Amino acid sequence: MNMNTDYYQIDDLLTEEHKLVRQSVREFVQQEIKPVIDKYAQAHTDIPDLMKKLGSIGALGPYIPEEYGGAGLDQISYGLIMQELEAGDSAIRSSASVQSSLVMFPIHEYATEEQKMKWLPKLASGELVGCFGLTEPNHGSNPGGMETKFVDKGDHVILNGAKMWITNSPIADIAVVWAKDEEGIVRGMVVEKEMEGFSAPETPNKWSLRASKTGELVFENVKVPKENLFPNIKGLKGPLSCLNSARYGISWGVIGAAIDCYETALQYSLERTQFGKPIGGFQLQQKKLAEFLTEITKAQLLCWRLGTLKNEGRATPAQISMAKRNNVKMAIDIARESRQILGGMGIVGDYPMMRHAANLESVITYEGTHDVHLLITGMDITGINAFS
Ligand code: TGC
Ligand code: FAD
Repeated sequence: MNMNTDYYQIDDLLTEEHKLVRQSVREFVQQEIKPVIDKYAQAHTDIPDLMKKLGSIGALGPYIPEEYGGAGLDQISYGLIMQELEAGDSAIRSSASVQSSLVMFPIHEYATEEQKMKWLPKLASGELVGCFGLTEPNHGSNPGGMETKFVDKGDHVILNGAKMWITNSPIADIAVVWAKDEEGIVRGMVVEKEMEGFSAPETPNKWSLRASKTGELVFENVKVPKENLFPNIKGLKGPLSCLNSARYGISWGVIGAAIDCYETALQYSLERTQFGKPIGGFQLQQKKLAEFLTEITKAQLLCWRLGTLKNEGRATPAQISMAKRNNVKMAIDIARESRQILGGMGIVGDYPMMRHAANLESVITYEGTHDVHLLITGMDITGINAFS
């Protein structure tokens, strides 16, 4: 019997620091997330003080330099943190990756020194919660069509429009918002919860990511001071560059969900007896288990290589798209198939498969849908744009 999910000894490619980081997040998930996640997901409510807890283990902005409150870790550590969090639940990884890659990353890359010092340390500790507003009711896969816009009023701008499907918006203190100026150029800015005319209603009745909140961002003549605008970025490449970082984290994260399903199914298949022997002794169940481990191993190798390229500043957006698309599909397939190994037991909350599978329906859609990432790869290899 071989219960090891590191089938190709990829641990040999990790440093001691990588393994320590992974172990500490794994322990956090074992102690703080796994015992309660089903309760919160069933109740469709977020885990109290989650962001402060994530901050206390260094899971918020792990690659942001220490001078801004981050942990100053490399990209493989970031990936391993996402993997361990998503073994707990995609909603936990989502909260950490939005805060890290979609809020702290653009502030670190594009804001002034004053803005960085104002926001980053409090975001790193989880004292402040951030969200990221790109998607709109009429513009999801095509964010370049966004209608949210602002007009220049001297020392401030007036912002109008709406964003939709925004992770953590109902609990966020600040929102990184992308909107067009009077010339139609996309700009980024920080909108604060207290600003008049700004609201963030929750989107109810989700069957997915039930342990975190999703909502809208509504701007009705919101007065945003000019110092809240990012001076150092213009155009759609601003928000899209943030997506590179978040999509990379998702590629790692979903491996955690897949491993959680695989390990649960393997254990169950060895314990559950039908027709006089463990169901793991039947060829059809072994086919499933063998294919799960094969796909997990391929996904691990893809991420490790992507992480080394990212550490060297050489990972391309198209390479990241390939990993996001491949790994999310791998994970959702394993969640669905592994549930079958548990028979009827697979549908109750005592086991994680239904929750992971339902969560992964969002993950395969957000940060670029499965089909959008295929078209990005198609465009990269042919040079021909098939989007429009
Ligand atoms: P296109 O003309 O191709 O590009 C416009 C400009 O952007 C540059 N660019 C990128 N830059 C950095 N990174 C990338 N990945 C980039 N992709 C493109 C490009 O070079 C160009 O620059 P410049 O200097 O020439 O102006 O843009 P397009 O309008 O044709 O759109 C391309 C497309 C469809 C690939 C893109 O819009 C896309 O990726 N669509 C999917 C939208 C998406 O992923 N939305 C995610 C919203 S956030 C979210 O889902 C968070 S979930 C969080 C959670 O809970 O975990
Ligand atoms: P659409 O763009 O309308 O796509 C519908 C279908 O059409 C998809 O299957 C798509 O692949 C297909 N399609 C679209 N264009 C093409 C084409 N050219 N060729 C072929 N097929 C095409 N956004 C944020 O900005 N911030 C967040 O924090 C955030 N969090 C989210 C959390 C959740 C739980 C969810 C579900 C979404 C979140 N999103 C967020 C939004 C997410 O990024 C979008 O849902 C996603 O980009 C797809 O947009 P859409 O839902 O409008 O679908």
